[in-house]
Amino acid sequence: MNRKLLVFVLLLLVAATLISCGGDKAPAVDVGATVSAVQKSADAALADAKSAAQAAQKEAAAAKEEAAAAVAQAKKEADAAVAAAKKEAEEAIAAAEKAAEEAKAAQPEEPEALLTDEEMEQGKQIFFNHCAGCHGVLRKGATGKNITPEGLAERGRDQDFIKTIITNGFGGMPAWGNLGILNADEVDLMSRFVLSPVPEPPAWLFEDIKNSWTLKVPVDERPTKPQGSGDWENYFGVILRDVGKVAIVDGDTKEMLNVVNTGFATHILRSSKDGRYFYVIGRDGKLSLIDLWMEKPDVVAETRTCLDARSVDSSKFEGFEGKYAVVGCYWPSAMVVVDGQTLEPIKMVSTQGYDRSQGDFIRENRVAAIVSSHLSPEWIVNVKEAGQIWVVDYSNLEKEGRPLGIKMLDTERYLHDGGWDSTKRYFLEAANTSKTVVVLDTKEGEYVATIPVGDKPHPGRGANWNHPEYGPVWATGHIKDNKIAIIGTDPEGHPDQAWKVVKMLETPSMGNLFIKTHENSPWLIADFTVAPVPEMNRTLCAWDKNDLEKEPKCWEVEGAEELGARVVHQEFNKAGTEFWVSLWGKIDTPTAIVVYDATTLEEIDRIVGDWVITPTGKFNVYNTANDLY
Ligand code: DHE
Repeated sequence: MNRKLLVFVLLLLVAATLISCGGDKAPAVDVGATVSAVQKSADAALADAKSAAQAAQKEAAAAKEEAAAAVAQAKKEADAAVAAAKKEAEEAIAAAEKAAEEAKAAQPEEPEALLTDEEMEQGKQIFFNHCAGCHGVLRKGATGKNITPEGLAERGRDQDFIKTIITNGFGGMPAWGNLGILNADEVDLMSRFVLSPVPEPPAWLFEDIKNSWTLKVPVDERPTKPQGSGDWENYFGVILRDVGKVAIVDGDTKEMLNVVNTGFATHILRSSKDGRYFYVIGRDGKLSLIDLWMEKPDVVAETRTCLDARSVDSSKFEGFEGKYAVVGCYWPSAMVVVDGQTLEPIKMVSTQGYDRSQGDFIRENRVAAIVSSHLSPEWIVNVKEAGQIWVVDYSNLEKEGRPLGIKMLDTERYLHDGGWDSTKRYFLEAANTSKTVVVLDTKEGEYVATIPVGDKPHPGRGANWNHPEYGPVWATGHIKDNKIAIIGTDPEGHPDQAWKVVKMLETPSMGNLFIKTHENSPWLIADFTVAPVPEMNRTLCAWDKNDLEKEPKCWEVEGAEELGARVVHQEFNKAGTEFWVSLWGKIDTPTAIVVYDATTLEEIDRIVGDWVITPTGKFNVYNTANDLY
């Protein structure tokens, strides 16, 4: 309250007191004294209030000062905290940058390319020609080992080791360097190629197959009966591998009737059921149809079914003879069905899938051998990496939607090649890396047995005969064992021997590729084309089929050494009186097909000519059409 107001209030109080004290009975009052007292007390109160106000003012000033100090302190502290945090952040950023730089410095340099672009293209071609068949286009291994950079590193294989193996061969792998197939520069290039990342293989679609199809001679322009003068059923189709051709040779006169162009590194041929046509498959997937009824047998149709293939067969069941053909592709992994008379593509079925339906997904899941049943409208298609045998029913292909029935049987991995037993009811297929032979009953469409044999069985189509003690048997040789396994195939007549190795023959070497016999020959004949010892590459051995205890007769084929050739693939003529073998030499040197008497084993003829370049497989029309082996 202000001072004037206070004095005024006090005066009012005094006056009020005076008025209230007036009356008859009130004592007399000293007003002056009272006023003075009031004045005094008012002054005192005023002084008190003043001093209280001053104290309060002082207190407020002190509080203000204190607050200002506190604010200043807080600001100081906050500034310090911000500065510290900023410093810390800057340090962290610097440390992170340093760590990133160090990490970058510690990282291995982007691996220097081991090949120029040109060398890479050359490497791809050499790999396709010589290596992909066993190791796979993705190099994950099958008959051969995994040779991806990772697979090689895991096994500690450096470049020097790889060069040694490519030069000298190992196990079933040919000595590419020593055989003169790859020179030292190419060996070096391939050692760098396999240490480089695997290139992505190209695609091939149904559209590409359609575009590649060429019908050279329409069906109605072909002869209606055989035009040649000889016995066309005794013609031989001889593969001239490295020039991509097939020679048609008259089996009676040994005259070469024509040499026709077929696929790259032509691999096998198969006959139509009536024998009139040869279906020829090249490693590049090119399928050629040769008409043997023409005066000069020639190609009447061709189509490129895929980019890498090994097998082909036609439809052989009654009513479907020669109606369809099917090709087994390595890449893209598929089977391709075509018209049997024109090769017009009909259906492409991928075989990519799962390891025996349960394991890893397999992108490179190649089709190995295919055989055509005589007892049902079915093909037996062997899917290598997945270890599956597909029984494929082609009888409904003409219906809406082109239905193709596929029954999948899970068997052994790395199915490769095989053939029929003598009744053509049972099919025996070698799963080479699993060291087994799988048996299928095609009458019932059922799995029968898995028979352990030697290392890397390689039967070709195998050999059938009737043994005096074991009854009907089928045999396979081996690439990595010096053994021939003889298996009983007669569950009804000889149940104790059926689906067992009844006899394991010792051979003088490993490296056998093909064994063959004929009912009119007493001999079982084996080559040793991929033997590690060069003398054995040129050697044939023959066992007496009826007395397996006898030592085999073995001999080096004359002239093979001089020609730098390996001996490969035996084939009997229609009558079974002679068998032919190829001298597989170099691309610039004509060699020969040597003809032996099927009883005496004497050389009786030699088919020569400029055209005999790198002969490999030979297929007699009658024996191939009827699956006689
Ligand atoms: Fe063949 C059959 C795959 C190397 C000559 N060969 C087969 C079959 C397959 C196969 C899947 C069964 C076909 C059928 O019955 O439907 N062959 C392979 C390969 O993957 C492999 C190991 C490596 C490659 O790169 O191709 C291979 N084959 C060879 C050769 O080096 C041979 C000796 C000569 C060539 O062609 O290069 C060769 N293979 C043959 C022959 C047959 C055969 C002659 C058929 C034998 C028969 O009597 O039916």
